[in-house]
Amino acid sequence: MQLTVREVAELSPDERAAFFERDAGVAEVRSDVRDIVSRVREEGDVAVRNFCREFDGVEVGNLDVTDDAERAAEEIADDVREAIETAAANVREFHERQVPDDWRDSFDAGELGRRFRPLDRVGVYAPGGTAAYPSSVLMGVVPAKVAGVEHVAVVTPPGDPVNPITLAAAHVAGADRIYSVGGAQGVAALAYGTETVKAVQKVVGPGNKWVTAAKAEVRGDVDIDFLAGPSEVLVVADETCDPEFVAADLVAQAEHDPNASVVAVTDDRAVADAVRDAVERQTEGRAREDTIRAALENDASGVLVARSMSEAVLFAEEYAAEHLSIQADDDEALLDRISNAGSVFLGPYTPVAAGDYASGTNHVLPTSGGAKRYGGLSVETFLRSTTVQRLDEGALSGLSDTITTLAEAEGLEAHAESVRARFGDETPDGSDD
Ligand code: HSO
Ligand code: ZN
Repeated sequence: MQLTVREVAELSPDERAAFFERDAGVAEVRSDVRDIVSRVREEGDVAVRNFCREFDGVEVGNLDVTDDAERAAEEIADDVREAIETAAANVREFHERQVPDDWRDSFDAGELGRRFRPLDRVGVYAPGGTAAYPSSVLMGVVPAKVAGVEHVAVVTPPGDPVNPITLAAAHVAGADRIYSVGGAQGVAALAYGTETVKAVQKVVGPGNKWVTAAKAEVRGDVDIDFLAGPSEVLVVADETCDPEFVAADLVAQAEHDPNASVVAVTDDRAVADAVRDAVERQTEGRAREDTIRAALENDASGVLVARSMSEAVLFAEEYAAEHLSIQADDDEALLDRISNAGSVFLGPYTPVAAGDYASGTNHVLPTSGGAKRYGGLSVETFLRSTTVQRLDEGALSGLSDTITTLAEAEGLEAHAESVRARFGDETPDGSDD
């Protein structure tokens, strides 16, 4: 089946809902995942080994495979190792720009400031199987190390053996520990710790629906980044675009997952038809053709014709894509009208794959409309902030009426008294008359 071409204005309410109400699709595995998580929490390594046997068909020897990673980095093909190193360097450089400075300033109320400190221990989930993405290891580990996190652990499915490129990427990125356990059991091991796996404070990184459901399950006991669903791309294009490029970006994200959503929206009917035809041509014969076709048939995929670029932008804003590509004449003006997007790709020579792998931006991004509420992984994901203040006698005196009045309005007289005490006002009820 082909990508369908439809008019934005003619979409039925159900069709619109399919585009706008994408979800991570984890509800159906929540209760199974709850059992896995609680077994790992109670039984530790024994449960982890059992689940590796049951789900991955692997008898794991050492759960801790940190020492294998250095060897893997030496043994993989030179060009792959060099590509990992180049990508890691670019991701590091971009994320170093994000490190916030501690600051203190004088305000009317006194000297106030903010300082940032890294979390102590974080865990990065690295998918295995057909979706083993060493690039995602870089996207989780490098920002955490740039933030200054001391203990960055990676968990990844055991495989037979563990994917050497994933191990090499973890090594190059600077992971401190690597454990061969994946799925919900990997997330649980990170969240609660086992005899071998050290418990972390925050679990980040994308995974399949089991992993995502496990992150939902442990959230509260530990922090998580967010619940990530299948990949998405929305391309906003006008008559100046090259439909082959637009199609290439759609097909690329479609090959991730049968549930990926790929959409092009344009004000030009001829572009829409050309994109549809180019997608068909580019899909034919691809190694992952079945996955791509399933994604193209998704109700949340399609080519849409808008009556104007304004309507296209409104659609993009409502869609809140993980990846938004703008291949149009006045791309900056269109971007000015967009607030909801995980990562934006401007112009014909900025394929989404550049951000997926190598330009330096992070590819762990909000899906399912999450971009309306939060951004992707960054250095701040791994920091916590603390505010600091110092008032002098004059500053406190200037604020004292405000504090005592509000304290008394809340019935908290000891709060009011803690201010008056500084000025030698000693009456037990806090007033001097
Ligand atoms: N596009 C994916 C990330 C990725 N692409 C990994 C290639 N490898 C995030 O949605
Ligand atoms: Zn990708």
